[in-house]
Amino acid sequence: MSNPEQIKHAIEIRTTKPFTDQKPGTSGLRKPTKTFKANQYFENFIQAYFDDLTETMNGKPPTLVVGGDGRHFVRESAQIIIQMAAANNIKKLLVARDAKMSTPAVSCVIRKYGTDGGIVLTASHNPGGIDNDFGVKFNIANGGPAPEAVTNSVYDKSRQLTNIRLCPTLTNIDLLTLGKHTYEIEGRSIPFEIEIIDSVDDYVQFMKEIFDFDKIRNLLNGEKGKFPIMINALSGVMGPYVLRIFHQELNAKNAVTVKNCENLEDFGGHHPDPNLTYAHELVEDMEHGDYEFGAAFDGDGDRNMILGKGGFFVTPCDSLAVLAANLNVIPYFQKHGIHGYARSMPTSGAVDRVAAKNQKLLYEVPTGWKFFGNLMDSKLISICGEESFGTGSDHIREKDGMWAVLAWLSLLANIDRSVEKILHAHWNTYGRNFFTRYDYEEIDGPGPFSMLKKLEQMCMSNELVNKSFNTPYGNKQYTIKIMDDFHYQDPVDGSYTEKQGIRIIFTDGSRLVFRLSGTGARGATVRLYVDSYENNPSTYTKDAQEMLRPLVSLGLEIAQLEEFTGRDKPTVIT
Ligand code: G16
Repeated sequence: MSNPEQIKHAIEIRTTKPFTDQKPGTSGLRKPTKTFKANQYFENFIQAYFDDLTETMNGKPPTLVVGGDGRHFVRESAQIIIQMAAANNIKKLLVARDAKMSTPAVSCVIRKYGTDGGIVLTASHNPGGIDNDFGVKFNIANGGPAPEAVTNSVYDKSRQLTNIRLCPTLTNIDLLTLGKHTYEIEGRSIPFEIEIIDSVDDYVQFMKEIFDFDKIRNLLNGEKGKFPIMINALSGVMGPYVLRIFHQELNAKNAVTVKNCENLEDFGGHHPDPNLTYAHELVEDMEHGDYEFGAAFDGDGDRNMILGKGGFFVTPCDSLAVLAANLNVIPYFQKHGIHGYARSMPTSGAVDRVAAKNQKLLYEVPTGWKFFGNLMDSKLISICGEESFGTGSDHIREKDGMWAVLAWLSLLANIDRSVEKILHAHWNTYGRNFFTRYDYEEIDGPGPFSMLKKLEQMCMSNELVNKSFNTPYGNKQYTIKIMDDFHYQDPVDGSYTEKQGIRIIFTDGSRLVFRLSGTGARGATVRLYVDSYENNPSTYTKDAQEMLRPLVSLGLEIAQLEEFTGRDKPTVIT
């Protein structure tokens, strides 16, 4: 253990003005980068968190993990956290080298070293750079995102904050060299420790315990010949993990083509959201190249998109269902067993059918990974996922893009070497849930809120229940069975969450869901989710957009979306 400086660092108490808008959304606090950098906005939020932590830890000095997705302001903000942690009685910080650590790796490290939580410096799939977004997320000791009770408490503190504490002389800590340092801080009974860690090592080690790397190596380069795949990291934090796993550990440089694996502060101008719109480079590579499998990750590596040969798109809802149905090929689940499954409410019911067939419990939670944590801690579920390109298991408490890719490669190694054939076999067994999501992003003004209000009123009055609608497409008639505003009571701790999205459920089981995104940093983003089940095999190969057009048009009509938002088409269709 080195002790580079013998001086005692003094604590400064700096006055500040509270902000009223530091309420975390679906996943942490996300704002324009410039907002975080001005007027001690970032410092205030961190101080509110430290105040809350001091209270909940009853004064016991905590150990925390710090890492981020490499976007602009991550390095600088990590240095600020170090200065503030020293002054707020934090015992030790485990900081990722260069402050770069994927969100799943943060969860892995928190659990591996048994820390009291962590701070994740990311706005995830939101674009990065000085003119884009920054974000901060707090994770708890189970490795998962802080539940609402914690974020609400931090928010309450942020509104009353009058000063921040920091050690201003603790500057320019070397974040590039691995090692431990201790610092003496005036007024503290224990020294302050920092350890710079290589999170890639810890994470890769864990993946090797979960998956059969020999089998995946054999798939990529074995007796059946080369299995070419394409991985695109969209210039997010996943680059080093991709290179280490595919080129070093699996030694498959000739089979695995990688793109955008250099982590850039502005993600190279990419919108690091792995969907068909923003990851179009991968889509084009798959359409024109000779790759059997393709995947992309978001900025912080918790989201994934899976494509098959020719650009065959696996919806995240189907990905969850297919993985759930085949977990038995993965060594981790052979060892730990398979509990139930869970999905977020807007995610299609594809996994529900797997649960029914396998006689497993299925939990439906609000949007947000934080709602899966208690279910995993209580061993009620083994796998969960969301339509928003998040898939994961109880190996950690975050969704995990690389885990999903390695899980898919395990299926391809064990079941069939074609993504498309695996999907067709799945639909032939369970039927197909057609799913789409329409996003209307960054809408200014009150329109989206008024639209939701009107839908809430329709729920309360029950005025549309039992009403039938014809649509301009096809000759199918839809009758509304239930219209409600989704609420959830956590079965483990009883916590209650309401107003989580308007659901319109039809008599044939089809669903429309409306909600406002909780991750945008500008204006309001409306999401319309459409899910419809078919068990006629002649429909399975049909185009989802074509199949769902009647329901989409009905949804737009019921919500009067264009009238309220002024938008006649979505920004993104998934
Ligand atoms: C976050 C959350 C996810 C959520 C997604 C979309 O993902 O972690 O649980 O499904 O946002 O949320 P919304 O619809 O409110 O925008 P990420 O990858 O951005 O952290």
